Amino acid sequence: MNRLILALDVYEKERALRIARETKEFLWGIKVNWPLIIGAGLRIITELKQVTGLPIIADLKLADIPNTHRLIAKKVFEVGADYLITHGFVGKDSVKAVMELGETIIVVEMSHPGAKEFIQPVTDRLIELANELEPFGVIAPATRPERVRCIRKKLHKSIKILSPGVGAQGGKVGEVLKAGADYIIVGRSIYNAENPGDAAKNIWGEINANAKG
Ligand code: OMP
Repeated sequence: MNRLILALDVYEKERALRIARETKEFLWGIKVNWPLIIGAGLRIITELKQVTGLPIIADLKLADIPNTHRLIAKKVFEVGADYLITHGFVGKDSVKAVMELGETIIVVEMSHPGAKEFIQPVTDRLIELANELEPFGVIAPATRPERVRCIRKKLHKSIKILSPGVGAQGGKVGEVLKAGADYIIVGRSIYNAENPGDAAKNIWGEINANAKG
């Protein structure tokens, strides 16, 4: 099973499409965040899907009222996004508004140091929310594999863990997979590499060497 997700955080449409073509055979999917949407427009999601045939995750980390979530999610799923990332701390109603329109991924803990200030203290409650709503997956930090292990223990087995923070943020593929992550999200270590295809292949190889199934 392929478990690598490319975080395609570049601004330029042509560069994004080139990197996507060069790396696609080593990816499970591509994650599109605000930098690429701001630089290339929302339709980049449609183009990336056409060029790669891979699942596309729209990482907008929504944090708003249910109606605004609905308005945004409608357009994002319309252009072809397969998954949409939302924050969970905004409450069940806001998360449900996204889930009613398409496959959803909930942030339960983030990878940067500042995540310890406000998100980590409520991670257990966010896990409860995920267990109740059963989204496709949750985001958990590759920078803190011990937290991924703890989240995996409490999370329903059917819910996937997608883990960013490998490479540029210091996380290690082997450790986070061992802790229970299902998918590894990597950005800069691939798109800033001299040869993104080779970089993706190397990480893909490392994932396969460490993954159980
Ligand atoms: P690199 O640090 O360049 O590998 O990129 C990581 C990607 O994952 C970026 O698109 C981040 O916005 C995203 N991300 C995190 O780094 N930390 C998180 O806690 C959550 C995300 C995310 O939701 O994808």
